[in-house]
Amino acid sequence: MKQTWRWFGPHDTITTADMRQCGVEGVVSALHHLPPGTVWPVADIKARQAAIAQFPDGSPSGLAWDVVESLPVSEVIKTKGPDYAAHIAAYQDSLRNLAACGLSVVCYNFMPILDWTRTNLRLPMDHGGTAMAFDLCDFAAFDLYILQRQGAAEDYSPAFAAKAKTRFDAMSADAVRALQNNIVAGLPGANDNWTLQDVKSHLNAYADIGQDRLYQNLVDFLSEVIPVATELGIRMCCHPDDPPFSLLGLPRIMSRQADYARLMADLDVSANGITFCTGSLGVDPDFDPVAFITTLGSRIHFIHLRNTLRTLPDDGTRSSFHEAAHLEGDTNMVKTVRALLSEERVRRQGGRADHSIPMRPDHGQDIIDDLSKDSMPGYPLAGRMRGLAELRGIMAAMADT
Ligand code: DNO
Repeated sequence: MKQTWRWFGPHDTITTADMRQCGVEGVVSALHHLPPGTVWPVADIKARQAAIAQFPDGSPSGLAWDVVESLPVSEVIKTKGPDYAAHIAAYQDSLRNLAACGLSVVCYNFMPILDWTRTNLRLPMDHGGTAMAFDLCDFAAFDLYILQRQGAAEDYSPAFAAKAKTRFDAMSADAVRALQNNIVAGLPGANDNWTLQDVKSHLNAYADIGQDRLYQNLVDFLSEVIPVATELGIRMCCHPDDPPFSLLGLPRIMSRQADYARLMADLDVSANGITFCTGSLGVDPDFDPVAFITTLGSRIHFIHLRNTLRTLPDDGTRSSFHEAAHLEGDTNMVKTVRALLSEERVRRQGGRADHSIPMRPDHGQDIIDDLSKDSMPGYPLAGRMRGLAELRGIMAAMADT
């Protein structure tokens, strides 16, 4: 696997020199300053490539931009709203421009309104560091008593709603504000930064969109985009829902292996591929990483190695969780890496040019210097470096056996 690192661009507090010192071999980035639905101009893409290719002092970094994460799919496309055709055309043009600059792996997701969702960005861990967490009771408190979403009561049992009310009543005004911001304001890499009001009005657009319709919208989007990607030699890869269950009454369609199996079969070409994120998929107790890789591995174009630990409370279908250290959560990372290396071996034997799959150590706990650096939620230097080092150790040991 090619060991990559997510970099948010020149404003990221982590530098290309830091990345090299962590042993990073390639970079994952996106043009976050361009709103979803607009074309990514060649000049902006080249500027990002140039920034990646140099150290802060201007000397060559030896790094290149390997993976686009993400080329965002606008809400207009997800809901088939007005301007749909213009947004599709912009997406296709962005792909053309990316290909013209030599980029060939493009990640995206099809999560309605909210990208990845956490309720606490700094949950204390017993080692003294912190981790991001999703607490279902806090989320219910937000949904029922802060957002006051219409129909929210149907989403929770009366007993769970009562527990959420007690939780909400005990929150200070600061705690309410923090919870609201964590959920709606957008975590690093999310497409959009919403206000509470924005979320409310966007929810209306989904009033008639259930699971089937959202899936059809995804297929329609890909029917426009995958032929262009195929022609350009671009491998698209869909990121799973994070967390892998419905929130705010919204449909979720890419949460488990069966969802990917269906999508891969419905558009059975290699440009229609997978971002294999063990952190997102791993919140589902039925997730079996080895079965996933054995079945669908040939379509995995990008890998996020990350671990989560399911915690309480849960409501029978949805659980709380926090980000665990990379080798310590519910997903067996040794078995996962072994299966991925075996997929790579099959590709090498079959002469596939894409036999080295880009992976990144996704998220990290805040540890050591991260704690005093106010680092970006989920994307600290030391926590991710620890994760990469541990994963690299597994890869090195297995490559030798
Ligand atoms: C969170 C990330 C997400 C991801 C997008 C992919 O850390 O995994 O922001 O980049 O959902 O499109």
